[in-house]
Parts: sequence; C-alpha cells; structure tokens
Amino acid sequence: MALRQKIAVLIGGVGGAKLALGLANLQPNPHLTFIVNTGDDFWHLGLKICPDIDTLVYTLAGTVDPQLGWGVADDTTHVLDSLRQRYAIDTWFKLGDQDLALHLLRTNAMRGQVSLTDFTSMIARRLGIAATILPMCDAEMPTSIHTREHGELSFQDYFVRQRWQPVVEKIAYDSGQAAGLSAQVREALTCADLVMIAPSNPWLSIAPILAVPGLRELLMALPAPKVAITPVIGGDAVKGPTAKIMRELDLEVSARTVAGYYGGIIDGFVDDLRNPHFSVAGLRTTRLDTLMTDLERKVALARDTLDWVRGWSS
Ligand code: FO1
Repeated sequence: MALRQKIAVLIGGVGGAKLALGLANLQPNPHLTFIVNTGDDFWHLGLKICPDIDTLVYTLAGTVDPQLGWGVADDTTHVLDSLRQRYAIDTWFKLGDQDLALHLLRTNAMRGQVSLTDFTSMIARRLGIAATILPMCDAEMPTSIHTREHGELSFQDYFVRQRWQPVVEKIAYDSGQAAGLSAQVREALTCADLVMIAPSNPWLSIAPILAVPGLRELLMALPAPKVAITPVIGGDAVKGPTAKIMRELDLEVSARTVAGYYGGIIDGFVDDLRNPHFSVAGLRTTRLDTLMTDLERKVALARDTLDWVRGWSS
C-alpha cells in the first residue's frame, strides 16, 4: 500500500460521522475522502440544506452538537423563534442560527453557479478540515419514501416531520436528472488504496450513493479492497430507523442481510462482536467492537479495520 494510505469512504450522516472521526484521528493519518449521501438534501425556506454533508463538516470541525449528532453545539434559535412567533411559520425542521449561516452561504454560492462539490471543499478548508468531503454528485437526487399511511413522502417529511414513524413500503432513489459521477468522486475512488462503506443506514444513506449513475459499476471494477462495517448490532441499529425499515421491507434484521445487500461490491465485512457468526462464500469477515461510544472506540474501530485489511496481503 502507498506510504500515505488513500481511503475513500461512502458515508451518511450521524452514524457514519462517528467512524469519520475515528479515521481522522488515526496516526499516521491517512488521506481521507468522504463521499457523502445527498439524497436527503432539500430546499427549505428558500435555502439549500445538506444535512449529511453538514453533519460530517461539523463533526470533523469539532463543532457538532454532541447530544443531537447534527447541528452546531450551543446554537441559538433566534431566527426560528422569530419565524414561529411573529410570522406563524411551522418550524418543524430545526435550524439553529449558526447552522443557518452555512445554509445562507451555500444557497448564495449555488445561485451564483458554484457547484456543491466546490462549495463543500471551500467550507471544509475554511473550517480547517484536513479530509476531503465530496457530495456524491452535483445534481439533485432526492430520495423519496413510499409509506403505507401517507403515500409518497419527501425524505425530510418522512424522517423529521413524521419522525420516521410511517410504515415504509418502498424507497425510491432518483437518478433521473443526475449528471453522473463528478470528476472528484471518480478520482477519489480510482486512486483509493481502500474503499470503506461506513456503518450508515444502507437503505437511506448508502443506497442513494450507489444509485449515482456509474458509481456501482466503478466500485465493482476497482482493484482496491472494499470493506463495509455493520450498522446492525445485536438485532437493532444503534440509532435511527435501520432495523424498523428492514422489518417493514420484510428483511431479516441482521448483519448478514446488510452484507448480502452489498454483495458484488464488497470483499470484506466488519461484523460486531455481539452478532451471531455468519459466513458468505467469497466474502472475508471479521468481528470487532463496532459500538463507537467514545473517541477511543471510534479510533480503535478505524485502526482495527485497517489492520485487518492490511493483513489480507501478507
Ligand atoms: N433531525 C431531526 O430529527 N430533527 C430536526 O429538526 C433536524 C434538523 C436538522 C437541521 C440541519 C441538519 O444538518 C440536520 C438536521 N437533522 C434533524 C438531522 C437530519 O435531517 C437527519 O439526521 C438526516 O437527514 C438523516 O441522515
């Protein structure tokens, strides 16, 4: 492997950001590129909101709200309060004042034809983030959720407004108007010594990335090892609707199901110590502690995963 290892990570929001922090604190530090889900991006109150990108940016900049896992720590809500109290606007989507600053800047930049890729790189540099953060693509590819109770819902309507309670019947990944892979995503994947799939929700966070035209095919053709980490621990997800969605889609809630879902893409799967053993022909598996409750455990999971993959070539 190269002296300074190049790692590309497919990643969603809160769950994936924990692994990102572990990777970012490794010594010696690898060259990291995060390819981030934008299927949950939306326009709200005239602003372009990119929750997963922002969660990663705030996490790596050290400013994320530690309780929520998204938004800025100790943020105020003067703008939102004013919208609600003075103008009777339904403020179902919580936007703190410092967070709003980023949405204002991004909306302004995009109106000026700056791409989301360029804007995100500029913000990451400004906030002193060493890693490269790339949106999965520059075109809008909104994920929509078909529910039993309300029919088709936009992602944030389902996730935040309805608190992911409606029963999911189908998830649709839009690739209609996507321009395809950006040059930056293509280069990051092509040059990577290792590709990782973070323990993010496979159906809500990783599948939209895999739906970017050309990305799945590129991944499958890469010679570099590709490894996913389980988001399912002990028959449940640490946080969020992963297990609930699996049940609603009639899938067994297990790491094996997730490994099968990534079949044809990954060579290795990091399962959790607490899960029952399984084996899949042609897939390397290991079992580690994937519950990233503090920084030490985040770094340990990142380090142990890299050590495991390094062992493949010896
Ligand atoms: N999640 C919530 O559950 N409620 C919110 O009001 C909310 C606001 C919000 C604002 C900015 C941001 O970057 C993220 C925000 N999130 C909120 C989290 C986010 O919408 C979801 O976790 C992701 O979209 C799923 O990955």
